[in-house]
Amino acid sequence: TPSFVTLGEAMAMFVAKTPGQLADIEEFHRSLAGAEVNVAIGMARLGFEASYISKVGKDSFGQFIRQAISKENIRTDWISESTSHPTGFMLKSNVTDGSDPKVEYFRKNSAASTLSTTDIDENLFKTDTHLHLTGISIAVSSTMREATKHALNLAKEQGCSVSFDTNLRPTLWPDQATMVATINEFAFASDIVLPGIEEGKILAGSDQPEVIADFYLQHGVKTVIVKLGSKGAYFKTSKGESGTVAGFPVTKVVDTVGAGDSFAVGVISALLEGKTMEQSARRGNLLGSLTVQVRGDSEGLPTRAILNQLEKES
Ligand code: CKP
Ligand code: MG
Repeated sequence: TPSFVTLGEAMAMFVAKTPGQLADIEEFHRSLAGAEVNVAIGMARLGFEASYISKVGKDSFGQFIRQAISKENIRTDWISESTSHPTGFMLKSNVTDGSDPKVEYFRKNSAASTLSTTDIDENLFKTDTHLHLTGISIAVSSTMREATKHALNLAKEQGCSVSFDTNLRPTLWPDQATMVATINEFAFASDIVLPGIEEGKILAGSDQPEVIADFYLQHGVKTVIVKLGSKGAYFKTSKGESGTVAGFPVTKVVDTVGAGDSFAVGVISALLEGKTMEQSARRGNLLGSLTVQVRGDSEGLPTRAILNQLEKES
């Protein structure tokens, strides 16, 4: 089976135990966050050899992240430690109406923000490897952006496939124009691009999934899948395949954060297994629907046995 590599910032995440303004919350549940690590967790649970390139501080959050990752059978060899910068963390509100929770970051000058090109081991990029990147790592700091670029170049030189989740985080960028230009530059250099419909509006200037897809296809991307939330996903490829796959019914949306990452796990794992576009988009939707039903970002991601069971039933 192909191996999987990703790069990003993992954080400790404190999820409010009760609804209300974050300023008023006294009790939080500690869990793990970080879009790329969420995807690595999902891939590892499905049996892919997953490697995660990151940096943590010499502190308890750093220790927690390392432990959480090794528990998931993700290789921690490429997680370095900063002795001068702390591990980042974030807060997430508790919503009861299915709306997007509020998040607040404490990650400026974090240990991960000091990750740089020298932290990228070129031996990680072998032919049978898939690299997954997101718009978050390239927003965190200029050194992390350069490291991401380096990983992307190495992957392309070695003929690895590359996926890119646009993941817009406006609060991490100096301004919208820089965000759009930088994210699109990385997206254009990737094989598979996974924007949400709202992100597509900002990045491609249209609310039509097909126009968003064409925008990336015209710039050399091979596969675009636009996430439509509860409505499922629209895909289009450079070979001319296209279609819309309906979302999975969800009884109660608990917390939408992490759904995009779970969608990425579904799509990437299925494509690496040689499934069709339609099957891959379906698996993306299935995994996204599991994640919106739990409060954590990665707790809903299935093991291979559970996925097999769910795919048989659906
Ligand atoms: O787009 P998603 O809701 O799937 O992404 C969620 C993750 O990395 C979450 O874990 C959070 O820590 C973050 O995105 C972020 O940095 O915002
Ligand atoms: Mg996302």
